[in-house]
Order: sequence, then C-alpha cells, then structure tokens
Amino acid sequence: MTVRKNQASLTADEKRRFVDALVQLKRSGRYDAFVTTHNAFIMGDTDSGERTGHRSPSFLPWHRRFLIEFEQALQSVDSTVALPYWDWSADRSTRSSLWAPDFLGGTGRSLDGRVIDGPFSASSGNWPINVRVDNRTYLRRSLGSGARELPTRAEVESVLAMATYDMAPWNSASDGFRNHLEGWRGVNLHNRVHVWVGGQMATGVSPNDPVFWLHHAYIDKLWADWQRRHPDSGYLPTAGTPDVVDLGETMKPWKDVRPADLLDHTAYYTFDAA
Ligand SMILES: [Cu+2]
Repeated sequence: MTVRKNQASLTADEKRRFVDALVQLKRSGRYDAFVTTHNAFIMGDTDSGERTGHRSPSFLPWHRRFLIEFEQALQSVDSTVALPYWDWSADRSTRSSLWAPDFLGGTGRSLDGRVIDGPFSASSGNWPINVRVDNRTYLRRSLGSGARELPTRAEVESVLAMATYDMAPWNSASDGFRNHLEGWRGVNLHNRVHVWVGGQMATGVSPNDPVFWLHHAYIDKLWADWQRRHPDSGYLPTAGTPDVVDLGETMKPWKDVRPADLLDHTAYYTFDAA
C-alpha cells in the first residue's frame, strides 16, 4: 500500500530512493512525457472554452490522476517509493530541509537563476531541461522572490472552511473551494506557491522541477482534508455543463477515468497523517 508522507519526515534512505527513481525516469525519457502533457493542458485550458487540467472543477481530479500515473512510473523503477508532500504552510523557509543538497537542492544563483547544488543541478549532468519554453537547458529557481511569502496555515484554514466545491462559471472567476485552493481568487494558495518557487515552476513546464510533485501532492491532500470536513459536499457540477468535466464524464487525456472515480484517494494511497 502506498503511503504518502510529509517530506520533512523522510529518512535519508527514503530521500535517496526518491531522488534515484526521479533520475532514472528522467534518463529513460519517461519523465519528460509528463512535462509535455502538463504543458499541453496549461496551453489548452481556457476560461471561455474547453478546460480540464486547470481553471476548472476538474483541476483537482485531473492532477490526482496525473500524480497517480507519475507515482506508478516511479514505482516501476523502485516499488518502495511514494510521492512525498510539501506542506508549504509549515516548511515555509528557503532553509527548509526540502531544499538541502541531499534532497531537491536550493535556490538559483542570482546571475541566471541556475540551481547549483543538489541532484537536479545542471552540473550533476542528470537533469537536462528538454521540454522548455525558452532555450535555457538548466533547472532554475528564485525561491521567495516572485511571491514574498508562502501561504500561512490560517490562509489554508480559511479555504478549507469553504463548503461549496465549485461554482458557475466553473473557471478562474469562480467562488468556492476549488478556485480558492487553485488560487485565481482570494488568498491564493496553489498558484502562489508556483510563483514563490520561480524558475520553471512558474511556467507551463513546471513539472521540470521535481518540487512540482510535492506541491501537488499537498494540494491533493488538502482536497482530502476538505472532503473530511465537509462530508455532505461533493464534486460539482454533476451534469450537462459545456466545456467542463461533469462528475460522471471522462477526462482527457486518459478518457477512461471520471472525477467520480477519483473522489476517494484511499483506493490508490493513504497519507501518513490526517
Ligand atoms: Cu500546479
């Protein structure tokens, strides 16, 4: 059974195995296919047209399915690996162990944003940026410069308190839990974290930075936390909404899975703590 743990509590051996599995997926070319898929949806999802991966109710089930597929790819390399999550409301400093050289490496140098330590630095030779929006082939970050502060626990709580999953017009203008968690409205949780990390994480090719998976694993956990707090609230909309994935409609690119199939994460993995 897959147990997703807080990254702050991983052992040295768990960190090493996670990093090694990432590097092996990268070497095989399988990693970059995930980056390509994510970017295709970022570019294609629009507020006034078809929208599936982002700025829509299916933001949460889409990323849940995307992470399950990625986690299964990691497990095909090392069956002991699970995706860790990054609670950025608690580990909110550039000095967090997340950014140490034995895990994800730190921020980029000021000259060009290049990450210069850790297993994903350009000098490691392990992590070429191949799927990219410009010609820079090295991982970049500028921790804390695009957004001054990561979200606080109080801000997270204010979003978890919202009882309605999502609302018309089912896009970046919506009120409700999904859009406040995604961050287009209100205190801004998910989007702000992408901006705080900077570099590729602030672009459509954000999965180039391995922290993408830890960020989204925590967003996914917050969805599970919200469900437990609001047992009488469900995914919306339930039917008949143009351009939007209703509860029982299949999602691209998989076409064999519906939001309804993804509401219960315990069919796939559990978390280390509630
Ligand atoms: Cu994201």
